[in-house]
Amino acid sequence: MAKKRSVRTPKIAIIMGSDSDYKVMKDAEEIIQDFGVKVVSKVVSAHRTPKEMYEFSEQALESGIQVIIAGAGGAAHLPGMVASLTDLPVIGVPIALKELKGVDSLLSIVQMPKGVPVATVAINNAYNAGLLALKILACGGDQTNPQLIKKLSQYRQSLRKKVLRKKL
Ligand code: RP5
Repeated sequence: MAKKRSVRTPKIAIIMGSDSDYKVMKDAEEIIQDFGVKVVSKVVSAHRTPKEMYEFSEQALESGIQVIIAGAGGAAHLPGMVASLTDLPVIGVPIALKELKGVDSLLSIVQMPKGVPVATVAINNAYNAGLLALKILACGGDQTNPQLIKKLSQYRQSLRKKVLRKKL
């Protein structure tokens, strides 16, 4: 039976690879809060806390989250890795670091393989990520669709099986 959730259960999660990303990612948090939607923000690193990234991704849907915004800089694997572990929509925010000015992060996030989409916004444009997350909530009628989620989960499993069947 579906768990009863309060209207104050966060529907959008903002995750980022480091606390140093927060200066950019807070723009997403602010616009979501301005629209009166509850959001939760936390640091989850694909490289430094991979176990926690797995745990977060695997329980996000069950906990009532409907959209994930993930920001990362440099070898920005967080949005793509999270997208590979959940049936929730993931919006990626490329964060600019001083060396390559965010082009590295942008390409890391946007160049996802077929079958594992990440909606990528412009470099440092966490504001747009927040707005897009709100639009996804609004158009989805702010409800989950268990049948569609099941089909998406089966699709994700089919990608895995296809790779495991390959022989060189
Ligand atoms: C990435 O490395 C983070 O997303 C951040 O943008 C970048 C630098 O992290 P810190 O060295 O500031 O922790 O994984």
